[in-house]
Amino acid sequence: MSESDTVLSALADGVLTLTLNRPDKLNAFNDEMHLALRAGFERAHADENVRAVLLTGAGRGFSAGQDLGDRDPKKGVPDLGQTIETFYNPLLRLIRSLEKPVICAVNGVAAGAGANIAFACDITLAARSARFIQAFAKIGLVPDSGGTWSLPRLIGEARATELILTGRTVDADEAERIGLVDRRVPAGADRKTALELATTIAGNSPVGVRNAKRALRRGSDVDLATGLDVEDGAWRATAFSGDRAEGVAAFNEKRRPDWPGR
Ligand code: T3D
Repeated sequence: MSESDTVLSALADGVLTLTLNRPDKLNAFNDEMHLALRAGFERAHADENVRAVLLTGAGRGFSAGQDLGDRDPKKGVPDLGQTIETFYNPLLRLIRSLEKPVICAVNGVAAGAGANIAFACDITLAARSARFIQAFAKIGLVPDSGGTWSLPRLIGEARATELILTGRTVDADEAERIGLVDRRVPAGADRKTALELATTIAGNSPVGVRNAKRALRRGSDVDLATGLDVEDGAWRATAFSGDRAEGVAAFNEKRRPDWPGR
């Protein structure tokens, strides 16, 4: 399988869909898939035609995390600290720093790094068949891909601790109930629902979306006074933009806006 085959990429209506594509391995990450996914997110950063990203998996899984076949101690294990810095952390930084929204449709099992990559996305939908597993303690590891950062923020420290230390499976209903995902969607509708969501956002003002995401990211970890400053900065950067002028004009002229995107 070539590098590009391990992640399918398609751009339509401003939405770049990236599909993890190693279904026989439940889309476990090998080096090729890492590089292909990184290339997909680098394109999302650089290509102004991309206004939102949809991340999902082919087959019955979203991703089972690291390909453990490549970590067989009998075959010789690479420097694992190095693989985190070479692959997982750069990917997480790319996802979190993207100024366009990333919607994740978790179509099946999401284990280890596979789960934590899903939690790094802006909006995460879970199909009825989704399962989330902090698999690390079961194989003698601690979470990576930002799990110790994202889980307490999503579900609180006590629940995060329980999931990480037990490695138990969380199904889609529980994931929705405790706030691990934004919502559960009916069987077979995860990709369709995620695409509708992504297309809706991609049709909104790129400047508004970008600055709202920036304010949310920077504002969520600071006190109110700082948060208001952050929001004010985002507001000013948007209020004097061409998008704002076009948005108001389009409303008054009863037509769809044609966003300049600046
Ligand atoms: O090493 C580093 O660089 C450090 C970074 C680590 C990051 C991490 O992600 S660590 C966590 C790694 N992932 C896991 O520990 C999960 C391992 N997989 C499982 O526990 C189970 O497969 C699942 C709970 C995910 C799914 O169970 P189930 O019963 O639905 O499916 P299955 O039968 O176990 O798996 C189906 C196939 O996928 C099977 O192959 P086969 O027998 O049909 O040829 C299985 O071996 C393969 N598969 C599943 N997970 C992985 C995998 N192959 C390689 N790597 C995997 N992670």
